[in-house]
This record gives sequence, C-alpha cells and structure tokens, in this order.
Amino acid sequence: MGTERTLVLVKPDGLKRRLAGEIISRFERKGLRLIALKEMRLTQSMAEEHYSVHRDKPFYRDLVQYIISAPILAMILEGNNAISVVRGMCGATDGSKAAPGTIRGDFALSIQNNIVHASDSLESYQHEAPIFFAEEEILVFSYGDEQLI
Ligand code: 3AN
Repeated sequence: MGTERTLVLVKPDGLKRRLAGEIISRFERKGLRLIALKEMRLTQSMAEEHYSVHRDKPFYRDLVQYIISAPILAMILEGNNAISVVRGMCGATDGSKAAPGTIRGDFALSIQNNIVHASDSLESYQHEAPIFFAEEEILVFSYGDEQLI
C-alpha cells in the first residue's frame, strides 16, 4: 500500500512484436513514474536468478531459454499501489484467459509468450530489481504533477 516500486519486463516476444512503446505508454497514461529503463540481453545466470522461485516447475528450463533468446526491456515504475496496479494492467498469466483491456488480454494468446513480467509482491521486487539495475540507475525526480495524480 502507498507509494511502491515494481519491476516490469517487456519480454522477447513483446519487443519483437514492437509493443514496447504501447506498453510503456499504458503505464505512463495511468500516472506511474518511469524511474529506470534499459534494453538488455539477460545472461543465463541472470535469468535463472530472476526465475529462481520457479526452479522446480516443469516449464523452468523453457522459460529461462525463452527470456535469454533475445533482448528484453527492463523498467522500474513507481506510484500508489504500483505492484497490484501494474499486475492488474498486465492481466492473467495465460494470455488466452486474460481479460480484454489488459496487456496480455489485448496482445497475448500464450502462457509462456505473454509479453510482460511484473513483480507480484514487495519481496519479489526486492529480489528482482537488483538483477537488472544498480541503485544509481534508478532516477528519482519530481514530475511536477503530484497534485494531479
Ligand atoms: P506471472 O508472470 O503472471 O506472475 P508466474 O509467475 O506464475 O506468472 O510465471 C512466470 C512466468 O512463467 C510466466 N510469465 C510465464 O511466462 C511462465 N509460465 C507460467 N506458467 C507456465 C506454464 N504452465 N507453462 C509455461 N510457462 C509458464
């Protein structure tokens, strides 16, 4: 609750389908602050660390291979209740079941190739964010519109 930060990834399918701008735009229009942004290609060990909670799942190896198959866009967003707000905007994990109006509901049909990742809790954010960003890459500044949002 209150002001939170969350980590969002535009996954390889999102970048390859040229949806990065659309996705950033949705979060901007919602009123979230974009305080870190980077295009990068994950190493295998970064991907394994990022998805370590899924280590024992049958889809873990495929998931790691998929996320390192091409570059991704990583960002940190900040705002009121950002973690649950962003999860809601991403929609259900399975794109074929995600509600219309959500990112996955509008652009995905698959459960693995589901366009975006977003932290699901404060603990997840604290685990994930340092994999992608050094502290000095997170730029906190005033947008000047705090009274409006
Ligand atoms: P979410 O991304 O909605 O938090 P998680 O954390 O359950 O979903 O799963 C992490 C990622 O693992 C998903 N984004 C998806 O790419 C992949 N995934 C989840 N469940 C499956 C599955 N049954 N088969 C293949 N990939 C899956």
